[in-house]
Amino acid sequence: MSVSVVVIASARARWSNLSIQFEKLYGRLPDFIARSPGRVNLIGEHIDYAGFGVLPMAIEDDCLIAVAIDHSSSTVKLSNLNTKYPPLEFTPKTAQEGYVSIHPEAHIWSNYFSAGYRGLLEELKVEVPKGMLCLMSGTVPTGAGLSSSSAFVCCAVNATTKAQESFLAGRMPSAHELAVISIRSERYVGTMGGGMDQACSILSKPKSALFIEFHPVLKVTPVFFPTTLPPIAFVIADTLVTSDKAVTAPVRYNLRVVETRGAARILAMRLGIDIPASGKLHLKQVLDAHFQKIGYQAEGKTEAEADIEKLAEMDHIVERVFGTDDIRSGVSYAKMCELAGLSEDEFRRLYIQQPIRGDQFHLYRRAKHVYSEEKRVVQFRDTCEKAMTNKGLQAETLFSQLGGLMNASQDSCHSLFDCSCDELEELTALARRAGAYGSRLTGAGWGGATVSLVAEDRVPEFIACLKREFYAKHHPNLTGDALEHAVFASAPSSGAATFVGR
Ligand code: NG1
Ligand code: MG
Repeated sequence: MSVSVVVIASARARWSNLSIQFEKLYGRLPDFIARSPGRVNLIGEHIDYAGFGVLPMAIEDDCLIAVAIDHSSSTVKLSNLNTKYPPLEFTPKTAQEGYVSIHPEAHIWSNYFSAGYRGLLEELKVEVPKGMLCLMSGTVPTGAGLSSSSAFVCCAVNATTKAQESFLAGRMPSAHELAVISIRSERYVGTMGGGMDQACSILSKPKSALFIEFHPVLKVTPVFFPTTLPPIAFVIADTLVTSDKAVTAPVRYNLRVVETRGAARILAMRLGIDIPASGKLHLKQVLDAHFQKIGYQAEGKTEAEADIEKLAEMDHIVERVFGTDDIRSGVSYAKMCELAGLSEDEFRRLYIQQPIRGDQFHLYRRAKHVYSEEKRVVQFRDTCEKAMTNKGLQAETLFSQLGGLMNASQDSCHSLFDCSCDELEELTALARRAGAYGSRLTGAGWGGATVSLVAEDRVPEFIACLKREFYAKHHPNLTGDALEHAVFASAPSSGAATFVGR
């Protein structure tokens, strides 16, 4: 089994068109083009910010930024090939002033560039940045859960690094460092994000998905699919319900981050785990501290077996602590603070760095989702790794196991994490009827795309069925390229890179 390779024939034409348009705009050719891909998350949703491992795959859709270095000034000019996005021009302020102002509440496209630019310069303490003439071209659909935002931030970090190369002489950051810088940078845009998207965009290797761990440090391991079995395909289908995370964060994404942080603190208190003075503690640290405290012994179990056992035990603990009548169906902010042993102001200071709005805080259902979702990630990875050496394995068995985990993930996102929506429910159910072994939302949810596991030889009829039963029904005017871009199979792409030469 290999993952299907679908060559985007227009890629080469797009690169040369970008150079041609660049020359028209700035009267010279670019010095280099930086590229960062979007990603599809195969499994592990809303658990990166709780410290747990996730399993995404970089896709072919990407962000390109063509850059010419301006040695005569520090001014940055940025345009987008898509002229609906207005150009940006600024002369950077001093390092102490943060180089460039970012107004997350303004929700402008260029914030993502500014975030990457600023994050990189701050991290590497660049004194007088070189000027940059930039032209961006993006093919990752926005608001689709395919991480157009991180592709852009990572590409800005990558482009800025390359443009400031002469200043950085001898201390060019590694890809790993660039991933860490990109994770921090994107927070300037106003979301309290995990790190999956930036790590995947920068560190992915060809022909593989990427298992990403965050705690205690960022660590990535490629995950392969056996080439000895019939090929598998991951088909992405967009509901076309856009969910702009930056806009909805206070009532959705950032609210979930706060719920999981509150749950972690309260669980730690009940389990007698020391809470650091900073208060910073996520659900993965609670798990680690608990099993260290009770002296857990893995006794001849594999790492995956031990992890699964621990995660199942955490599920019982969540039942015990949060499954009581007064907490199970949600608590007020005041009640959550009381359970956390903090005043409302103290809780806010420790755990809420961005505005949120919510009446009910669902400690029980969010913690249940996080621990069970991580269990599925461990099982998914373990199943893929065992399949690499299991000669007698039938494709049907493997596909059903992986698909079953994806379906269970979707159920949990829907019923415990409340990050699905009617269109995602309809499209994932349809995908299963159309022959997918598994189908789930991908990315933050509340709209955006689904990912379905399909045997490669069935992809054309699968896509035809989705077009007929979903797109023709809900989006009858969607045709041609726009339709091809809404539903497609994507091969794993490699991570970010910078290409020099014309
Ligand atoms: P998208 O789908 O790109 O909005 C977000 C976060 C991830 C992760 C997923 C949910 C950012 C940049 N991305 O992705 O870190 O938490 O949601 O699994 O914040
Ligand atoms: Mg995003």
